[in-house]
Amino acid sequence: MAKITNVKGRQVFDSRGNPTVEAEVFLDNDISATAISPSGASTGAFEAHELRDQDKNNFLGKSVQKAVENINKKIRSSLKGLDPADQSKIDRVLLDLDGSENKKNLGANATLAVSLANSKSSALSFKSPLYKSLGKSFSLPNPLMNIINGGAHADNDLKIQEFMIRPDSAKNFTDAVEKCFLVIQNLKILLKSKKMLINVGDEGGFAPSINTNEEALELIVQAIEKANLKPGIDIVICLDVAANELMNKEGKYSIQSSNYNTVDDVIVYYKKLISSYPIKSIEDPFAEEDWNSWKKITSEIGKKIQIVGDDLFVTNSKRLKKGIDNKSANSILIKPNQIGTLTETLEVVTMAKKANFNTIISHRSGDSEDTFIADLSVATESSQIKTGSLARSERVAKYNRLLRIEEELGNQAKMAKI
Ligand code: 2PG
Ligand code: MG
Repeated sequence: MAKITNVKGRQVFDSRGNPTVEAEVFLDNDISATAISPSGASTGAFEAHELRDQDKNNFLGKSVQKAVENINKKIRSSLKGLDPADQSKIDRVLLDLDGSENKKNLGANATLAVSLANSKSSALSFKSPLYKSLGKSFSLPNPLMNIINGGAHADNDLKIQEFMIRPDSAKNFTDAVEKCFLVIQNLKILLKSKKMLINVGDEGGFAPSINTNEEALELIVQAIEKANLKPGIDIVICLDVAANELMNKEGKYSIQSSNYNTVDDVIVYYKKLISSYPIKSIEDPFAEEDWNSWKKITSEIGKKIQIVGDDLFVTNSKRLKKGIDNKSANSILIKPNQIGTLTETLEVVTMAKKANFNTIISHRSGDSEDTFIADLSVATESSQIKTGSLARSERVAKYNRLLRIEEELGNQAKMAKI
């Protein structure tokens, strides 16, 4: 049995250039491993607490020195001597040490980095690839590539935050990436031909100055066709509306334009979109506390398409249970930093699968070179992974890791069912 000899925290930087937490776990067998916490922009109110120093004179309030200090003092002394293979014990110690409902004392950015670094160090100890130490059976997830960025992730006027493609006819992960590549490159040519900018947003998708959802959807359909692929068969479109950002105090939404509409009008609008375009998934169609509207949309179109809870569930088993009981959605986005430990993340995945929800493992808009979620998606046999476009190294790193895993699994490799 290996033992933890030291845990170290340090401030590093995420893909937006903001400070974030890295943890390193050292074992008595000379093995050590690091993990980096990601950070969201469109965060849900019920997410575990991301601890920032809030000192305007230090990185404009964004430094994470308190979280780092929590690792270097409290967490280090509590974990020393423990067996890294006992992940649930490690995470229990972190939970008890924090003692709050939402990890506001230690910071979920501190607990998650430690939890993931511990799991990596344990896998290394057993000379096991990470995914093999996280699960028993494996499949490659279908990629959801965010190819047009809007909302809080880009400086254009698009209301919907993410326009993603999913290559449903892909034979394997390598083929899936190739199909996405073709659409993305054709989209680039199309944007250039229309004299639109081809600069990219936070998640690597293009962020052209367009201002209607329909314009973005048209461009994607044209790009699919230009790539000689069939919209709706080879490639489907998935949206993340991130509707928290689009609701006013009266509970009305501005999904389409600057006007605010009632929930019934919004549902009519979504129905129109899915009948006009090959859309197979809508994430966060309504805000995080608008449970009735979620129930309504799931009962009306949940048989046809994925209704995905991100800010609604925040990878939290209590909120997911409520959503399962109320039939609020049929799929869940899984973001480990929304809850703050690996054990709790895996518990939520298990609960979702029992309820026949699709699980979609996800990055954050502020992410890093850490590829933990790639292994997590394989080990949990999640149907999909959402980790940005085929651009920006922090996004591509996850796809590259999945390509390596597919190669390693050889003829055992299979795609997850959607
Ligand atoms: C989302 C995510 C990731 P953020 O809303 O699903 O794409 O964005 O990390 O900004 O919350
Ligand atoms: Mg989302």
